[in-house]
Order: sequence, then structure tokens, then C-alpha cells
Amino acid sequence: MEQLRVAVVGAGAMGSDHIVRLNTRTSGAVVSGVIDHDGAKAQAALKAAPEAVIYESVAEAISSGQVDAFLIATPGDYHEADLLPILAAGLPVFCEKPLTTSVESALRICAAEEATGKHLIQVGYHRRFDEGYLALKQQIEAGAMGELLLLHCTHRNPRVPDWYASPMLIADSVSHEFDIVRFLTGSPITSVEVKALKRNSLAPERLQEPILVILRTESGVTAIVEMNVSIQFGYQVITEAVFESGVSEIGRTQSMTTWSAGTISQPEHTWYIPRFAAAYDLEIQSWVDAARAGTISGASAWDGYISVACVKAGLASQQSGDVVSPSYQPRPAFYS
Ligand code: ISE
Repeated sequence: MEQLRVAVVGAGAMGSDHIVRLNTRTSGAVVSGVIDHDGAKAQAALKAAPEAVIYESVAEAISSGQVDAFLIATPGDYHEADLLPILAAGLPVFCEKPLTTSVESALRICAAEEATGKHLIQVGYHRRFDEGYLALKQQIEAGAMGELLLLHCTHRNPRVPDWYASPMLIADSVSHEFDIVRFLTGSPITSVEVKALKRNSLAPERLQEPILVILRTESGVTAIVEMNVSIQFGYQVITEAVFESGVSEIGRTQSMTTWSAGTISQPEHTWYIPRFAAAYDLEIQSWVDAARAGTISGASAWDGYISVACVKAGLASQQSGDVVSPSYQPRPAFYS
């Protein structure tokens, strides 16, 4: 295969960013199709993908014979309906997180993938490709400072769009911590507790936030997540790791420091796309390379299912305030 011809489903903020990435910063791939129910968005996306064709549906793109792989960047509610025909056609697919929005749907997707006998789905947990998280994982595994005891996870968004509803604090945003805490510790999350903090009066009326989410892993590590989506000043994802004999921190912006007018200042990221640009680039290049080789190189559909199971526990705790244990199906040998 000369180039992986990718159809991008969803040409919103993330989808259009991936279109530019695929066509300008990724080798071995070209965007050959765009699908978006909003015709104007699909049309606008063609500016960055002159060789692409607009398709009405995933089915139409499959039957064109011009598509080798899909990248899905629509909201999670729409994923299953698009993933199932892609799996049935035996094509590789990069699916932005969350894999889907219910445990039942996640298990149906995993069963459909298993039926193909191939690992076709890679889920878009980009933090697994971030330099800082990779260094931290190495440090945890090396064990030079003893066992990891605690993770302080700061996850701050300046603001959120109008369609961002309260459950999305857990399902869309803390979804990243469900995955990355398990990735860093190599241990499943055994309990989730969501606590309301003093409400930010700048938050949209529909949201009770910021929130604190306390995760515990089977290995005994606690992760404390500050989830904040109306912090105004910028976008920050910082993780401090506390070991038995030391502490380390990743994610603080490192750029030029300026001393002027009696002030020390540094620019801060304002949104997640520039904050994680390098991680997204590496993630998509790795996916393209893996897809061309008939495999995946990041979070699997099963990893996606595990996060959805944690989201379910998180949503229950958000409602009740109780400590809730996620329940997991036994992992099929296919995913071991
Ligand atoms: C968004 O969907 C993301 O995936 C970002 O990484 C996250 O920081 C943000 O909170 C989500 O809304």
C-alpha cells in the first residue's frame, strides 16, 4: 500500500485538526474522504484535504473502494453506529475517546472486533504519547524512588462549549485520567469517588464544578483529580507523582520567561490542541504506521471499554456522592 487513504468522520475542532495533521505532518497517509452531517463543515475541511471526497455516510465511503482506514472524531454517542460497519468491512479505525458512552455499547464493539479476529480499533487516548507521561511511566517502572504512592492530577480547561453537559465532566474530561492512571500504574481502578467543591460562579449554570475525583488502584495507589472547566486563564494538565522517597512533576509549561515591568511571566497554553500537539502528532503517526502493518499502537477497544466502565462508576458517584467500584467483565484472551 503506497499511502493509507483515510476518511475522517466528524470535521469539528478535533477532526479538522487531525485532517491537517494527516495531510501535512504524517507520513504514509492522505485524507481521501470527509464525512460530517453538517455539509458546511465538510466543505470547509476540504481546504486542508484537496484530494478528499465528501461522503454522506461511512457505508458510502466503504463502498467507494477509495478508503483504507477511518478516523472518527465525532462525539462518543455516535461511535458505535459508525464502528460496526467499519469492523464488518475489516478496516482499521482510529476512534477518538470515549470509545462509546455505555458499557453495553463498548462490549458490543469489542465483541464485533473480536469476531473479525484482528485488532482494528485504536482509541484516541493521546496522553499515552505525551513525552511527560512516558517519562513518568518509565520512572515509576524503574522504581528508583521506591513505590508510587499518590498522583495529584490537575486537569483545567479555561471554558467549555454550550453543549458540554454535567456528565461530560466525567465521561469526556476525567475519561483521560481513568485511562492514564491505569496506564501509569499498570493496575486497574478499583474505586471512584466524586466530590463537589465550592462552585465556581463563572461556571455555566448547568455545571456543578470544579469537582474532585478520587481514584484508587488495585495496587493501592490513590489519584486525586482536580477537574476544572471554567478556570478562564488557560489550559493546564499537570501531574505530580509522590513516591516513597521522592516527588516528580510533569506538564508544567516550559517556554520563555520574561522579566518586565516588575513582573516575571511565561505564556500558558489556552487549549488542549496546542498543549498536546506533539502527543497528537506522535499518536497519529504511530497509528498510521501500525494500521499499514495490520495492527494498532495505542489504547485498544478493550482499554476503551475499561474507561467506559470507570465512567459509569464515576457518573454514579457524581449523582450519589458514594464511593463506587467499577465492575469489569473478564478480559477475553483476544485482548490479553
Ligand atoms: C476534551 O474533549 C478533551 O479530550 C481534552 O483533552 C480535555 O482536556 C477536555 O476536558 C475535554 O473536554
